[in-house]
Amino acid sequence: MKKLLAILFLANVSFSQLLVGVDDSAVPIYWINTSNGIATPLPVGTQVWGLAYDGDINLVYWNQGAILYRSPFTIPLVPDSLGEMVLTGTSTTQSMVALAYHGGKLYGTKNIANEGIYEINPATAEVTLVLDYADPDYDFGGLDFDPVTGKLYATNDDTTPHGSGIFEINLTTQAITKVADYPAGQSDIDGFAAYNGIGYLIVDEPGDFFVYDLVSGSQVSTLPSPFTTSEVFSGGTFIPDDDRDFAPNNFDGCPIDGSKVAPGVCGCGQVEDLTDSNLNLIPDCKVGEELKFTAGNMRAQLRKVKKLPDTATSNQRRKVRKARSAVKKYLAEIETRIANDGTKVSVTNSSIFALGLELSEKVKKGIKVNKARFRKNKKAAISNIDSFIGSITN
Ligand SMILES: [Ca+2]
Ligand SMILES: [Ca+2]
Ligand SMILES: [Ca+2]
Ligand SMILES: [Ca+2]
Repeated sequence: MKKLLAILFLANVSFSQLLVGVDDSAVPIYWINTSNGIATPLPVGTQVWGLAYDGDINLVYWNQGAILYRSPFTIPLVPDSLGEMVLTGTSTTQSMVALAYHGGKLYGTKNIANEGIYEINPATAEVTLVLDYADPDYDFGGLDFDPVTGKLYATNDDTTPHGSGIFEINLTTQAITKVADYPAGQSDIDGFAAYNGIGYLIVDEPGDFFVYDLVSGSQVSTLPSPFTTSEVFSGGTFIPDDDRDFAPNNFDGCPIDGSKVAPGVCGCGQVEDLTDSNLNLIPDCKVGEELKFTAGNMRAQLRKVKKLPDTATSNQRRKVRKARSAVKKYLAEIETRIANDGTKVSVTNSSIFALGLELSEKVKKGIKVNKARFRKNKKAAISNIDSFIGSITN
């Protein structure tokens, strides 16, 4: 169990996706698959000093100096300029070196006077100082909320008095607490992203990003950087997308089906193939619906199966024979469909395989007109067909 939990935890971490950028308008924003490091370029034609993601409405924010941009997280990104950030009530422009978003609010940090954490109003691009510190004490170049824990983190390049490293910032208590030192040899980390207790140090030059466990404060791995040039600023943020189809989990109608973003007719986890082999207007992919349809036909034919008196006409006998063979045909269809596609059917209170076996047994008994208990068996078979149909929920 312990092992299983560990695997689940790792899976949860690795399936989210990282968005990174640098302050070179020729370099695209990259969307990085954190499980294999593959980076997909998303060109925006602007510099990126800071990056943030509003997971409530699927909106990416980034800035080039004082200019704030946003785009829905779609392919491609479509930059929409929100204008220059200014200090609230003034026209003094404010360049942010990092952005972070959480709980309906956008934040940024400045690394020139007055250094501190600012809240940014995206509607007006006005900024307000919400946490101040002595300018020489910190140089925060990366900033991000962990959307899962709600904690705010920043990377600090200043070596004195607190030492460079990852810091947790509590905007309520205004406490700034060191979580981890930078990796050996690193002094300049200008971008940061956090998700579910894991932090990514986004370095603005070729090489590796560093991956940290934010609980223990230890480095757990590296991730190859897609950057091929050395720049001055970088930004990062996380976009949870477990199936890596560019539709973030909360905006993906099929969050664990990488080939679909909406259930469509066939449902998540099933190829959207509308082939209708038996031309009954139910596509083959709707296995449960087909089972209900065929079972309904089988019931209608079973009702026609009767024990005939010795005086019955040949026409009456022919009709009963026809009905019996139709019941057999429909039952065989049901058995084949369950054997081939039973895993795609949802039922209540049992498994479709168990229900199918019971149905076969009851129906085979119910068509034996020469048995002494024929009427009772037929009644039981019809009732079983009804409960079979009623148990199928898709
Ligand atoms: Ca300050
Ligand atoms: Ca997705
Ligand atoms: Ca999907
Ligand atoms: Ca069909």
